[in-house]
Amino acid sequence: MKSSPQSEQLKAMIKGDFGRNIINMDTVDSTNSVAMYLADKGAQHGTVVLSESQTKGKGRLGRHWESPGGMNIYMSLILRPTIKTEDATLLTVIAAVGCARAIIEAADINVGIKWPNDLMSGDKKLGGILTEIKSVSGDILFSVTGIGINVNTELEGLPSGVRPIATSVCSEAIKSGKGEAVSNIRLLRDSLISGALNEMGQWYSVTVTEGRKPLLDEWRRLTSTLGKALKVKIGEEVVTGVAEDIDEYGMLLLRLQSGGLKRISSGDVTLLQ
Ligand code: BT5
Repeated sequence: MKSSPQSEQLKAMIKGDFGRNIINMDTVDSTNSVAMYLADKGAQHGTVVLSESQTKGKGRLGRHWESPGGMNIYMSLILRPTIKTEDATLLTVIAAVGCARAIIEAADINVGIKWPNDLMSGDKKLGGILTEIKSVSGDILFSVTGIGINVNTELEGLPSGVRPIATSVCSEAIKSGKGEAVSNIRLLRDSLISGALNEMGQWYSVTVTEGRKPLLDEWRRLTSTLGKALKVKIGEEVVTGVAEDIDEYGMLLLRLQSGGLKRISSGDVTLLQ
């Protein structure tokens, strides 16, 4: 584990509590693993672990997150939220909304949230979110929300299984004639990190003070999943239907061909059309 100096530019761009303390690393196994360890040792609400690369980046269900160096984002936010375990999905919703808004603001590209945790541009994956929690008797002691964003990933360098489904902020901006917006790559990375943390801080406070409706409405505005015909793999079970909505916990409500409504807490979604 090697640490890097904190960027003064980035520090100046952080407006709220999320990211006030950033632990900046050169390389780690997984920023989520480091953050879980630090949270267990008492790290404060809002602390962020940020790395230039990861050797064992984690996806959901033991999957791997490809994490090459070169100005991409691998960061994990430690929170001590006063919510119940059944509300933990809202932390992923906050991250998805915050990151999507930050990417649109910094690079002006097309971004859609694919339920439950993907940041997409068209049908390609730009980034992913992994929330882990430690809870005691139904209450969350702390949570770690990990965010991976391909900012400048050389897609040719990714394994052949991932290459066709992945994209990056820079390649999408260049493809849509917005190369100017991404020409200063360090500034772009700092804008994306600070933008995502500032947005997440704001959506977190709105959710705490006003309830979950504004957040869920913003998610509905930014998602590319609702109204689509989907196949959802839930463990060994596969169901198909039309994505009708998400409920107040962030669960997917899928209208089945039989007419019934299935509530899904997590799964792998494939668009059918
Ligand atoms: C995710 O999992 O999408 C969550 C990824 C979270 C990564 C961050 S990085 C910072 C923090 N520290 C960590 O250790 N993790 C978090 P999932 O929905 O399971 O998607 C994983 C799948 O995405 C893989 O099986 C590949 O198919 C694909 N994939 C892997 N690396 C990718 C990449 N760099 N870009 C696009 N797709 C990728």
